Amino acid sequence: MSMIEKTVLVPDIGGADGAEVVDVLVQVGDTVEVEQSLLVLESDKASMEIPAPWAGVVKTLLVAAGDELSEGAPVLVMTLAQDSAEPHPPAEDQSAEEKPQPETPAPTPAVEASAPQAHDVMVPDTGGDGEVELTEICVAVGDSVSEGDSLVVLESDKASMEVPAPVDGVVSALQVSAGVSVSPGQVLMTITGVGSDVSEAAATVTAEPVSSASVSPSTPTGKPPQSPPEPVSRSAAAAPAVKPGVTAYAGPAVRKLAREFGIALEVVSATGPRGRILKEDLHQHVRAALEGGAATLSTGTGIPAVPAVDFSAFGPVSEEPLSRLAKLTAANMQRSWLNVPHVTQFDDADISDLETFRKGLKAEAERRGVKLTPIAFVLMACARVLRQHPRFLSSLSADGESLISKDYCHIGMAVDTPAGLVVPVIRDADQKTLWELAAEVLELAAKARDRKLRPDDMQGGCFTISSLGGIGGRGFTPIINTPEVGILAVSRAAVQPVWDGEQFQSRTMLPLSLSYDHRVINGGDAGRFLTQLVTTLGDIRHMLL
Ligand code: CAO
Repeated sequence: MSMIEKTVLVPDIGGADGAEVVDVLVQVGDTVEVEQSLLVLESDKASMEIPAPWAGVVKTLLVAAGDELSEGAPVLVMTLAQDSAEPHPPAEDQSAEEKPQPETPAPTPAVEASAPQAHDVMVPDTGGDGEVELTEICVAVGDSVSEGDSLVVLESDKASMEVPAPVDGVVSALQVSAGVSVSPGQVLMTITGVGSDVSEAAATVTAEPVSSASVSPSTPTGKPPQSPPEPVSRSAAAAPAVKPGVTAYAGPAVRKLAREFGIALEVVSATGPRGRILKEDLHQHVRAALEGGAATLSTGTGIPAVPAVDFSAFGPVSEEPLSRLAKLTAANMQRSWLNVPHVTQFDDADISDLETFRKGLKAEAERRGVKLTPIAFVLMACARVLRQHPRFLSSLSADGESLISKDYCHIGMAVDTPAGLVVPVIRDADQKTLWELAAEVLELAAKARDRKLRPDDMQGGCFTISSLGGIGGRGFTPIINTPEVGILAVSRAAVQPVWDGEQFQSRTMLPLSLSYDHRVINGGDAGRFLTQLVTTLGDIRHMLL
């Protein structure tokens, strides 16, 4: 049986701008099965396991914990029998996938087989209908680039995006300059590479590093091409802070974070590959600024820091680093808590009739393979009430000057997982049936716990529901998932005596609490919203109206 080598690449991770390797689950020499988890990646929004696309043996590990990876980055090389090298049929959330390769008899250094080729890099479809601004050019003529390296940064009014190099090669011509407006399809630059199949072939057929000696395209500038950059780990990647003649080099997520901190990227020291500023560099910059008296931070809360305490002075202690997800959740919570004036409104919904109805559907739910808990009803009622009170679907613009109304009703649902708190989003919740909502709650909660959520599963929410009903408690004050303006907390229903005007009745009461952003929602809005929700849950026929 002939053996071949194939490289597992980071799959589509939903547009995350770099995800950190938090755990490598295999070692060199390990035999792995198809779909066996190889490593765990954590992005800003989720942690994801990357499964093996084929069965085989791990030959070389190309990453280590702490590395930051983007889609398409090589992860490890596997040795596998040729007949098992067919790409695994895409499972749900297929990952680490490579494009089907033509039959290749033996590992051959693909570079030697390809002739130099010029590739025009064009403005991709940016999702909008007009021009976008080219805010940054990250390369200069003569630079060597690897497939996936950022070439330019485009910014529309909705998002900023990087255009990656489609192939390994050398930038041979630049057709644009920073600051101009460009349209989809417009040529940005030309890369002289060694054939569009190079990186794929090199990555999928052989684990041999691409030899710079075998890459010999001459560039129009006459400048000898530089060696393709080696894969760089963060620790080995120190580079000058700012490239001469080029403004700071950073991805959209880092730019966003810098904007939120009010930091000018130009003053941040970069440690990423090719002088790229990483999130860690911003963190380091903020730490240094705080230690140095916050002199270089343009924003500051002025809140005194909690003093450090030597806990070991009082008894035995142990210390373990927080996961990235835990740190991000903490930062999001603190940001919301400090920026948004929260008010929380409380009420109880009488769900006695709803519960009778829900329990009556038990057999039907089992037949459909769905678990029907109160949360599906709360989601459905909430979606209806949100549509009747659209201010709860709005967000303040980043500068606080306007209110953005959303004509869609995507509801986030907080899910408690061993890795931390995540909030997957149920899209168009107002258009789904009870069964569809119940099934989606189950599916998203399972994906969250199995670390299978992708960043885009967690984007676009307008309002959040956080239910501790399955766990317990009589009420809590949830923190708004900014830039949303409201969040509903659901606590544990309990049978209580309720006065009906003549006597006490035994009713099942569901405690609800609604936190809202008092910059956008006033008390009257919130009172009407929650009263309407309580009425709807008390008599679900209101959902028909
Ligand atoms: N009152 C009484 N019982 C409730 C209830 C409520 N409000 N909500 C759920 N239950 C019951 C369910 O019916 C189920 O009972 P059975 O097992 O007898 O059928 C049981 O509690 C467990 O429910 P569940 O929690 O598994 O399912 P769910 O659909 O209610 O919730 C999910 C799904 C994903 C929201 C939940 O699993 C979860 O992760 N909750 C935590 C969210 C969280 O962490 N919030 C805090 C964020 S802010 O720090």
